[in-house]
Amino acid sequence: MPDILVTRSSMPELNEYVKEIEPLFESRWITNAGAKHEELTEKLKSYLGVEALSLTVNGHMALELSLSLFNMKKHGEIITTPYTFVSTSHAIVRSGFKPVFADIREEDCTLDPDRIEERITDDTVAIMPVHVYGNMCDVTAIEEIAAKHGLKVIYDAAHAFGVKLEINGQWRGSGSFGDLSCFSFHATKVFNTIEGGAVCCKTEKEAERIRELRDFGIVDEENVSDISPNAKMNEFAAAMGLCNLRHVNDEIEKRRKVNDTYREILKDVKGIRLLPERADQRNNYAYFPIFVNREEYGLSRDGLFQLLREHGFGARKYFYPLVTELFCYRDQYDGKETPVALKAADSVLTIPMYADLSPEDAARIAHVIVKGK
Ligand code: T4K
Repeated sequence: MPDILVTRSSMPELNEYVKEIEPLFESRWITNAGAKHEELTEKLKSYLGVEALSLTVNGHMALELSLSLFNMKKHGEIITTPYTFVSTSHAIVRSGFKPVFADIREEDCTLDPDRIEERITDDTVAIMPVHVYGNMCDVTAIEEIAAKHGLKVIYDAAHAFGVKLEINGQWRGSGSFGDLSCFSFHATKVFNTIEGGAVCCKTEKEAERIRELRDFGIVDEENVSDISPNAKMNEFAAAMGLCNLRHVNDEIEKRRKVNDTYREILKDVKGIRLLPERADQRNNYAYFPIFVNREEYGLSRDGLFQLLREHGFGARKYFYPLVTELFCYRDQYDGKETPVALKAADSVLTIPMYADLSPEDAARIAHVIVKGK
C-alpha cells in the first residue's frame, strides 16, 4: 500500500463527533428522519443555496430516486457521459432507462453540449450530465437544449459539493441547476457523511416526494404509494455531516493550497496537461487530474502511475476504463464513438488530493512527475 493515497477522508476531532452523537444514546432515535437528519437537511439547504433537498443513504440512490420523480416514459433514453463513475449509467439502467452516451469536452471533461443534439431521438426523455472533478458542465447550453426539446436535466453533482458558478454576474451553487442535482457524500468526497447523498430539488413538494420514494414509498402508516427501496440516511451519518460541514470551507481552502502547489510545479512539464482554472467558477478542488502524453513526456500514463507507486504515492485513474469499455456495457456500446472521452480515460491520472495533504508532500509528488523516468 502506498504511503500517501489518492485521498483521505475528512473527519472531525473525535470529541466533536462524540458530542454530536451523545443525544442519540438518550433518544434512541437513530434513523428515519431523526433530529440530526432534519438539522443537516436545513443546514445543507442553506450552505448549498438550494430551495429544497432530500438526504439519501448514498449518492447512487440519490441518482436512482431522482430518476423516479418525474414519471418519465419507461425505457426512454437518457443522454449522459461515458466519462464518469459507473454509478451514473448504472442508475439509468437500473431505473429502466437506456443510457445514450455523448462525448465530452477536452478542456473540462464534462458533457459536450455540441454533441448532445445529434443523440436526441423521439425516445429521449432526459439528459444526465456530470460535473467532473469539481468542474461544472456548461449548464446554460445544456439547459437551453433541454428546454428546446422538452427534456429533463438531472445533474450528477457527486464531484461538485460547494462549487459555485457565476452566471450573469450572480454566483450560484452547484446544486441549484437543472431540474434536480444529486450529490454524493461518500467518505472520499470533499464533504462526507461516511456514506450519504442528497437530491436537490426546485420545490419542497418534490423533496417531500423523494422522502416518500426513499422510504419504501410509504406515505403514512396505512398508505404506500410506490414500490420503492429503502434509501434513508441514518442519524450517525447525519451527525458526521453536521461536524464535517463546520469545517468544509477550511478543508476546501487547504485543498486550494495543494492545488496551487501542484499547478506551480507542473505548469510547464512537457507532455503533462492540466485542466485550466476558470474565473467564473469557485472550485472545491475535489480531485487533481493530469493527462499524460506518452510521446512528449517520455513515459506512458501507466508508467508514471508505477513510478509514483515506487515513491510511495498512490495515484488513481479516475475515470478509466471508460464506462462503455467495461464488461457490463461493452457488448452494447463502443468507446470509439466518444473519442475525446476515450483519449481522456487512456491518459488520465488523478494524483493525491485531500485537505490534510501538506503542500510539502504535494511538492514531493509533483517533483517526481517533473523528473519522470
Ligand atoms: N457519481 C459520481 C460521478 C461518483 O464519483 C460517485 C462516487 C457516484 C456517482 C456515486 O456516489 P456514492 O454512491 O459512492 O455516494 C470511490 C468511491 O467509493 C465512490 O464514492 C466515488 N464516486 C468513486 C469516484 O471513488 P473507489 O473504488 O475508488 O474507492 P476506494 O475504496 O478505492 O477509495 C479510494 C481512496 O479513498 C483510498 O485509496 C483511500 C481513500 N479512502 C477510502 C475509503 C473507503 C479513505 O480515506 N477513507 C475511506 O473510508 O471508489
